[in-house]
Amino acid sequence: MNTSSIPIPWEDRPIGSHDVMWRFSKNPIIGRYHIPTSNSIFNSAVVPFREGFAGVFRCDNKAVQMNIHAGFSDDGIHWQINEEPIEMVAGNTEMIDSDYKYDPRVVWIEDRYWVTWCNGYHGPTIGIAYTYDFETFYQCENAFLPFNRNGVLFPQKINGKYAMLSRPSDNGHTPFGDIYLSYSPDMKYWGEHRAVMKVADFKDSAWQCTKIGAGPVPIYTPEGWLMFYHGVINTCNGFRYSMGAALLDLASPDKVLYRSQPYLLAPAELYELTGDVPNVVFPCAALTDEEGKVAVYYGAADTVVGVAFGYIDEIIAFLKENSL
Ligand code: BMA
Repeated sequence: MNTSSIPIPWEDRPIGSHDVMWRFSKNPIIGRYHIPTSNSIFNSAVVPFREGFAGVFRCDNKAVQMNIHAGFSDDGIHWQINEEPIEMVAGNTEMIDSDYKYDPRVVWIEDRYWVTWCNGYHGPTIGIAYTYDFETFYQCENAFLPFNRNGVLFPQKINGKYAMLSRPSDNGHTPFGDIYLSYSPDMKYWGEHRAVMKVADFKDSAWQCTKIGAGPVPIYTPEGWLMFYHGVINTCNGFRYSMGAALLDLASPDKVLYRSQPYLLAPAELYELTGDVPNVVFPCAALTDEEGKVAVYYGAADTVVGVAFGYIDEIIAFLKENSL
């Protein structure tokens, strides 16, 4: 599980704030030039690892080639990110072409870490790799045909099978998109595709009326899987990405129990409002601890990485009170 026995990044809710989730006062924690070659570092994933944390980071270089890099941290805030991108070796198949890699997620399942990302294979689809040490990464079969993005694995098998959320898309800046669930017995062959969640009606919740996509690895709670996700509205200035959450049924996660009508976090700070792509909050990872605290890592304006905090029980109570 992603639950950490070492302290996760944390700051108490600011005095006077009534928000369910609040930002780290020292955001952004990773700037665009964090490594010498980077143009931007954003939509990235972190997990507990050994005595600290490890992560897979989306680093676009100054040629704006999109790739993923491994990184390490003692406290989850200060990161050493490898200057060289991850070089994959063949996993459960021969090496697969990859024109680009972006928007990674990382999860511990049973005996190893699994990485999913948007893999450029004749257009975007879901790449899968595993690693034991964040040094050697074994690239496996792509999960799906193009075009697909936002492939997110559950942290444990469900009814004996691996389970993955994804968001079928197009080859461009997709103007639509709903969340689906697929199962696999072996991380190679995927099927039993089920619809999970569609965009909301404009009149009900316009921030999520254009497209939605799963964010961090869903978090196990006794009441259901807590799934943070991004929702998009198409404005006269382009897409605006915000974060919401839903609670999915534990045994059948294609059943949505509650879903946030208001967003939990939307672009408001300068580093979310301005950057290479303005107005983007794009969550890709969450750390939790045994006290029910959660730290969500998100890309801001396709340029930097920020963290937001909350309490899982408060977020679930909020979902119940403000469900679509
Ligand atoms: C999506 C992906 C994300 C990006 C977002 C906003 O389609 O490309 O990587 O953060 O658009 O530009």
